[in-house]
Amino acid sequence: MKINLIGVPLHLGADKFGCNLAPKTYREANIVNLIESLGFEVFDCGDVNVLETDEKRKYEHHPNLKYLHEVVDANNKLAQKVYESISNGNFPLILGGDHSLGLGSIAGASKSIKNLGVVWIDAHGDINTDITSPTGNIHGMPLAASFGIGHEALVNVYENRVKIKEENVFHIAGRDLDEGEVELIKGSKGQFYTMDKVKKLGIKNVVKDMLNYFKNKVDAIHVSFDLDSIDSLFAPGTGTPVKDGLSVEDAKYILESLALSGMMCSLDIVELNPVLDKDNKTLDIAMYLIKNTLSKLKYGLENRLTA
Ligand code: NNH
Ligand code: MN
Ligand code: MN
Ligand code: MN
Repeated sequence: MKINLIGVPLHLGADKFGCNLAPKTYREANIVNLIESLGFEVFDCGDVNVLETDEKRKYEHHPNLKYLHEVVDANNKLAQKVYESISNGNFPLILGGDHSLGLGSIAGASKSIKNLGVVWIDAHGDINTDITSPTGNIHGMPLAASFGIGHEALVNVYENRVKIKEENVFHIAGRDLDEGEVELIKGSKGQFYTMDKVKKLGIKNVVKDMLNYFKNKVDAIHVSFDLDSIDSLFAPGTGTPVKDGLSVEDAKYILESLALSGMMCSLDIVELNPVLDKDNKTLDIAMYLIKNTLSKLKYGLENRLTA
């Protein structure tokens, strides 16, 4: 098994410049060497090509889906890369870029894995639609679209099918949810462990619930980690920072538990905005989490094979 790095220099889904520079920032910080130092073979697939556009064309394709065509195009390309990586027995590490890339990651992973689970770690719900979104930013919509809720152009990214079952979603660290998202969560078959719930239960119990929930339920798990899930005090370098979030150690524990479970098949690390970061704080956290998570992946594979 190789680690496949896939960069997604996309900011159009966030409509804020900066996170498109993140893949380059990770490479300059020697992410390839870092992963190799763990004993993995790394193949850098390079960056997904993002179409050029400009501010004036934001609403060219839909009044509340900014840069729809460009976001869908990038996700079609990403999906194919993720699909190829997993079907070749490798592990895709997708470096964003804004979180609209979850559309492509999940589309690709769910083509390889029939009954895919998704863990979405985020201050935000990312379950808006073109109707509920107060911003029109597609990075607030990918999770809903993946389980079939939202505009058909997003639901049908890459392939005309619903990518995951709603009940296969486990969301952690929500604390900045929009009205429509709160409504959707109320009747949802998915699991939503908001920050309030995390504080009440403690992170150990959250992880215990998560692993129990997925046991004998899914074939593998795609993990989508938004760096704004971490408290903005520690991780200021994201486009939409929110306070009162996870500690770095909480995040580390969630991710390493998933790696050790042997269930994790792919990982997104998204929303690093190097322009807004302070003293590389957020970059350093991302690198630390990637290093620790991947270092546990081998044990996870052994657990799976001996289970
Ligand atoms: N909920 C807001 C929206 O839909 C913010 C989304 N921003 C994110 N999501 N960073 O993770 O526009
Ligand atoms: Mn166009
Ligand atoms: Mn997000
Ligand atoms: Mn977020």
